[in-house]
Amino acid sequence: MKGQRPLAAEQIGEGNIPHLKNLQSDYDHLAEQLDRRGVDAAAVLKKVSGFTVAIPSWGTGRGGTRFAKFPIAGEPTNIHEKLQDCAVIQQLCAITPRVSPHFPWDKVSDYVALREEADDLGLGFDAVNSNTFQDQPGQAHTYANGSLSSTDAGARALAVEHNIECIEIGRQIGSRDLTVWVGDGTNFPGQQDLGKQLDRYLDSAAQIYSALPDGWRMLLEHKMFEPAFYSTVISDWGSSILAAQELGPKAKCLVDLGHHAPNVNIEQIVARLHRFGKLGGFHFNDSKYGDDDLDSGSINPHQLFLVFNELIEAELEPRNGFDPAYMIDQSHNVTDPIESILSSAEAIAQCYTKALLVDRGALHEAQRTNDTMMAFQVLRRAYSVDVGPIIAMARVNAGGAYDPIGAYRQSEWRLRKAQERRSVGLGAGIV
Ligand code: AFD
Ligand code: MN
Ligand code: MN
Repeated sequence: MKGQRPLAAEQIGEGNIPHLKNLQSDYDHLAEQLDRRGVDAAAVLKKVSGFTVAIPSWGTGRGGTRFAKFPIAGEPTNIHEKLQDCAVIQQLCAITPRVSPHFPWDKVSDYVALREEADDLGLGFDAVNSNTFQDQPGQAHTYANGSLSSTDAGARALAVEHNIECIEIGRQIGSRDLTVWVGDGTNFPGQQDLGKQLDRYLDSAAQIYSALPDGWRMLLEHKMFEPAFYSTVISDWGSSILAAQELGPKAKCLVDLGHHAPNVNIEQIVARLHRFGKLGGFHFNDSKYGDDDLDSGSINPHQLFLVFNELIEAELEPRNGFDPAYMIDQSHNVTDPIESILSSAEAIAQCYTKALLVDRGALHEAQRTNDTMMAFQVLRRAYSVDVGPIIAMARVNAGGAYDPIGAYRQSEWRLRKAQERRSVGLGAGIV
């Protein structure tokens, strides 16, 4: 039915009622504290209400490791069910109105209908992701030795063609970004000529670039390792920006928080890329070792705050425009993916809000006068504020739930879907 949301809006509203009085008093108290610091809570609330982050369609299913994947009953098995789950998430947290699809995983026969289906659920589409890191049944040329950088011209052509098809699909569903992440790389020293492999990648990427419609961007996502373990073609932000600069103005870099060596200063990478007008997107997650897919803010929320601090600086001083595609990119191996995304969206919104509270004037003045301790204290003061009431207020005002995970559990959505949806097979698989 048109405009039909998966959860009953009245139920969300009713669930909020017992909390509204406390929320108002928590918000008022925080607003008063902020006012003493010269911060207008209403202005912050307005900014927070406009903040959004996309959900990856594949993040709605249970992920796994290369050892195993443990599916849960009721998880989605196709794009239609994934959209339903995304709509549930959006209904509850109200900051995830767009879905980033992945092809061919989300392939359908009618994309105009898919766009309408999403629209009816209150969703739009974000960046389109291509997949040339695995072969599809009956594929004419294998990606076993790489895709855009393969030594096999047939495999390269296939990968280029697939990316161009993704752009075409994206046009039909209302996207304007193509995110290109390739698994290309090597596992042995000497396996490939590292320079020539990059030449081939650049040549293929240029063919995709030339198919970009007006107003479109090609987002290059770097990753230090995995699935290749000795080298990857676009391994770091240096390779990424060089490739983006060579391709042209529509090519930008996408930073995935988890795709770096441990302890790398990612906030500095954000600032660097922005300095050259090349920051096009950001994938949120967290990591502890070499992993790249834990829930946002679960390990190092302070780093997430520092990243947002740079993103806000960038917003205030846009160079070449600043309009990054924000997406959550996580693998939910041990939780219900909907709960993980709700929790992550909250963590992301918290760090964004804290970064908004940074007294920019004081920070810049401390930087100008080399007052190191005061500069640091400005950040510390913003980071230590509990911004929960602002985020909850924005969410409730937008029709979301005061307690998204609680409301989700109460809805018994997963339980109901477990009765309706076909079960997912066992197996390994990182998504
Ligand atoms: C893989 C990569 C990367 C990418 C995603 C979608 O690690 O994060 O965004 O696949 O292609 O998980
Ligand atoms: Mn990513
Ligand atoms: Mn990743």
